[in-house]
Amino acid sequence: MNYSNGTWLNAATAEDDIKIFSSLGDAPEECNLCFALKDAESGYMMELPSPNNLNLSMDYENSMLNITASAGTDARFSPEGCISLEGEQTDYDMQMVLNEEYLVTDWYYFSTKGTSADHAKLEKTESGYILSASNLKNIRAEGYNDEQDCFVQFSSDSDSVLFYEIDALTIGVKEDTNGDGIYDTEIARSAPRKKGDIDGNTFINAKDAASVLVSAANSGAGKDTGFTRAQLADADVNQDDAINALDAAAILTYTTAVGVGNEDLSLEDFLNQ
Ligand SMILES: [Ca+2]
Ligand SMILES: [Ca+2]
Repeated sequence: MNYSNGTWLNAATAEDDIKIFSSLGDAPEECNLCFALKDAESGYMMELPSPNNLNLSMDYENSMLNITASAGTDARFSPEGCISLEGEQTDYDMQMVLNEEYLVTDWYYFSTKGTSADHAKLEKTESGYILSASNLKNIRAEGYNDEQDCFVQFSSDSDSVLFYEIDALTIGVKEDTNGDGIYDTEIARSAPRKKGDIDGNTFINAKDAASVLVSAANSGAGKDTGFTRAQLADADVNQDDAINALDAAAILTYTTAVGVGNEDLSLEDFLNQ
C-alpha cells in the first residue's frame, strides 16, 4: 500500500505480514509511510483514531486505487474495484487507474471529488462507476485516457449516482429515482472541453475566473489546486504552463469583451488579437 519504488527491499514474508517502512525524500512532506503486503489479492482497511489528512494508494495486479481525504477516519480498498471512506465532513478525492482488460469504460483513469461527507464509496460495476456518499452536492468526476479527457460537475439529492459512458468523450450521470436499484434518470453529462470554462457549464464567466484565482492561491500556499487534470488544462488559458492571476484576468477581460457586443468572439480568437 502506498507508492514506493523500494517495496522489494521490504517484502512481507507471510500472508498476514505487513511490513511498515518509509520512503525518504528531501522534505518531510516527501517522506511516505509505506506498507509491504504479501497478499495482494485481499481487501485492506486503515482505521485512524481521529479524523486526519489521508493520502493512500493501493496497488493491485489490475488496478491502482487512491484516496485523499481532509478528515478521514477509515479507508478501505478492494481488489474488485471498490474504494470507501469514512470521515467527519471530509473533502475527498477517490481515483481508480485500471488495466486495459479490467476497464468498464473507454477511460483507464476515473476519479470523483466531493466535499463535506461522512462516508463515500466509489465502486466499479459492469455498467460504470457507482458513487454513494452522504453528500452528493458539487461533485466533480473525470475520466481520461491517452486521447481524451472528459469532466462533469453536478449536484444530486440522492444517496448514489451511476457514472456511465455515453461515448468516449462524454460521461453521463444517472440517478435511481425510485430506489429499485436501476439508475434510470440522467441528471448531467459532460460538455466538450472549452478553455476558460472551468466548471464545464459551457459558459465562460466571472465564476470561472474566480475559481482560477482560488486554485492559484491554493497552489501558491502549497495546497492541492482543487482542480482535476481537465480543469488544470482549461485554466491555463494563456498557455504559459502556469495557472495564475494572468489566466483569471484573461478570462475576465474576455467576458467583458463578449458582454459589450462581441458575442461570437471565441476565447482563442480574443487571446490572439
Ligand atoms: Ca463556466
Ligand atoms: Ca497561464
